[in-house]
Amino acid sequence: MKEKIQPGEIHGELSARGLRFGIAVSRFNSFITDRLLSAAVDALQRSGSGNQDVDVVHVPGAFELPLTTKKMAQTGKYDALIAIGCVLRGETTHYDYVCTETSRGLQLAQMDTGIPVIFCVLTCDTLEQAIDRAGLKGGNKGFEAGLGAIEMAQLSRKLKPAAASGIPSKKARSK
Ligand code: INI
Repeated sequence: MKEKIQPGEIHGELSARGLRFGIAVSRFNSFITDRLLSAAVDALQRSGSGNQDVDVVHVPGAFELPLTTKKMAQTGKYDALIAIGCVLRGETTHYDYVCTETSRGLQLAQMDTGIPVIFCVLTCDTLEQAIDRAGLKGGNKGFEAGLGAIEMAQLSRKLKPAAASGIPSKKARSK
């Protein structure tokens, strides 16, 4: 019987050294977003980031995160971005509009620019659910976002386009 092939695997190492990160964080529900932010920064610092490697931009609410992350990506300064927000369901449909446009806009920001944007926007029915995910029962989604940003930044470096033509060079194919 033929032996199974061993496909080449590409991983993003969890080392932040030599990488630059941008974080956009919403002030709305800052009781939660402050906690997500410090956990994200903690993850980056524990993985090797220093003061000069991380910028934080504050925005009014989650709805402002897509444009801000897109502008940050367009500066060319960052290997990966993290968008931090917390949307809590209220009595009207406002929640649905903010959630839909924020997630759609953040996906567009990373697809338009090619810079990874980690989605760290909690969308919860209650404050208790948000608290659980910002350092209590559900861990801290900010820390997970920090690790996600490092992995995607590393992967993006490895998956850089070879040439403007889009056709991989012989060298790239033989790697
Ligand atoms: N923004 C949030 O980040 N979270 C919310 O829960 C929220 N609610 O519920 O209204 C919220 N609204 C503000 C919105 O993000 C914009 O900042 C605002 O509409 C101005 O564009």
